[in-house]
Amino acid sequence: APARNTAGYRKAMDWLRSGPKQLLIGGRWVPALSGKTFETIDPATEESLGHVAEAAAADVDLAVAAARRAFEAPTWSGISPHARARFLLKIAEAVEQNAEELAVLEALDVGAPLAFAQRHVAHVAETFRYYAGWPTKILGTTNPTDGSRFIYMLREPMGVCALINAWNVPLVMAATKIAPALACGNTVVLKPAEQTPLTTLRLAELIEEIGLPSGVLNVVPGYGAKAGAAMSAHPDIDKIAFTGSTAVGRQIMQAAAGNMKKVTLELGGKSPNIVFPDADLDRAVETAVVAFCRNSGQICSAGTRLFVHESLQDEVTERVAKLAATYKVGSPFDPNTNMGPLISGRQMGRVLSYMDAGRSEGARLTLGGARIGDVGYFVQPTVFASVSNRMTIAREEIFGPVLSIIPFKDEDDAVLQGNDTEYGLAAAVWTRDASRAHRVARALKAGRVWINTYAESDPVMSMGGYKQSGFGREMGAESIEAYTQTKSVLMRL
Ligand code: TXE
Repeated sequence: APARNTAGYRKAMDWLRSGPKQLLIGGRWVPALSGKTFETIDPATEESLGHVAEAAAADVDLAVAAARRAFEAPTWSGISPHARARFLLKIAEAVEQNAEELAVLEALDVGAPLAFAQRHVAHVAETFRYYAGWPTKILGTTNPTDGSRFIYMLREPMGVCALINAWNVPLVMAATKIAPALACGNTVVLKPAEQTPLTTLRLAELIEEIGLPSGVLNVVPGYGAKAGAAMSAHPDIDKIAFTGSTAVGRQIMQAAAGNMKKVTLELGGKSPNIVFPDADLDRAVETAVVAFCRNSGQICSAGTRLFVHESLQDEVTERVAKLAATYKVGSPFDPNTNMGPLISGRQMGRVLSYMDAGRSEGARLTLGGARIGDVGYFVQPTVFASVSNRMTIAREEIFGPVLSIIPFKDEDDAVLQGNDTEYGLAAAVWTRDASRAHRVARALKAGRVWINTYAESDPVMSMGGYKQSGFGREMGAESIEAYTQTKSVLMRL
């Protein structure tokens, strides 16, 4: 494919071939204390992309100690907000200068189409630039009181932050957490998911090169049950930010209770995408397909429940299925590819079993429903119609390209069914009636609502969960609150 013929691709290959990747602890790249490594796999070819040092509890201890020292050191805690801003701007520049290589590594490790990975790298640079604006604008308050006292409030960093990420959009997640954490003056111990450690490690190298003080950013790739569990239970970590499954989010919350870590959790979703009869149907159909197929459906805010007015169900089902059928599933490096593979054999097994559940519970399969080929974890875009919101495929997060089309009677019914889920991450409403659009946006219980679009994102805009999609918000000004704590000071004059 022509996309393999670029300087970025060659740089990515050189980096991969330069040997096993190590842990970043206290400004040094080191092997795991156990000497163990794990393999990361290209999900499109099932071939090895290389070996990565596998952190366990003892390595996490070292990383936390390094992060604590860096947090207390004047080289970080004593520098001006302007200096912190400059670091973030330099990171944004470094990301842009190495954008091609980062996009290739992301496409290889995740299996995401290269163009998708390229857009994400641009978003990552924008995220660092956005948060570079914050250090100089994180304000305290002076509080009203009488003339005998002076009361003010300082906004201070949390301290050492553990960041644990999932595998579906690893580079975006790394930026979403690192940028505000550093903007607020924290130090970081970051664990990428075991399936996709590569771009996080390459980003960490770039961040080291710009001269961030040693120990401010530490990276400990490894498995959740070992490194991840050690981080969530660690007595010297002040805050934990996690993106992943609701089940693991629950475990992290319990482990974090030990030393009262501040916790933010970004978990699963089953987001409703609601189309009213007065919508711009062309755009609604086109976007509905993107909403469930983007990144092979492995997006926490994927639009997996398409609610369509009953008068439109047949027409919309036919159009969505027809368009999704044209999606080219294949190599991330083929410029015509719309959809790459799923992340792993395990994930593919999960997704195929949900396709079976849809069939056996009586939903009408109108497209897909099977694996493609026998090398690489490719599955077909899959559309079920006449789905009831009670069926397993409408209730559980599938994390694959599987759409449930569900009919509704009227606005109240759409909102009722849309909200009838244990999740609450995102939602969308399509209508030309502005009053209805805002009424429904207000009624939907989700951390993010789109009107006449889906999945658009901007660093100024927060995301996060209602209900079991988690709590706390990421991105926007709300991340600044998530990575700071306040101190009130009262002086008797
Ligand atoms: O996630 P896990 P998995 C959902 C999605 C997917 C399912 C399973 O439905 O099909 O979860 O994916 C680390 N202590 N989402 O099993 O296990 C792990 O190493 C501390 C939605 O891959 O939650 C990785 O870094 N950490 C989600 C991270 O948690 C632990 C994105 C996520 O892995 C740990 C991903 C433990 N005990 C999956 N166990 C979203 N919100 O977008 C694991 N980890």
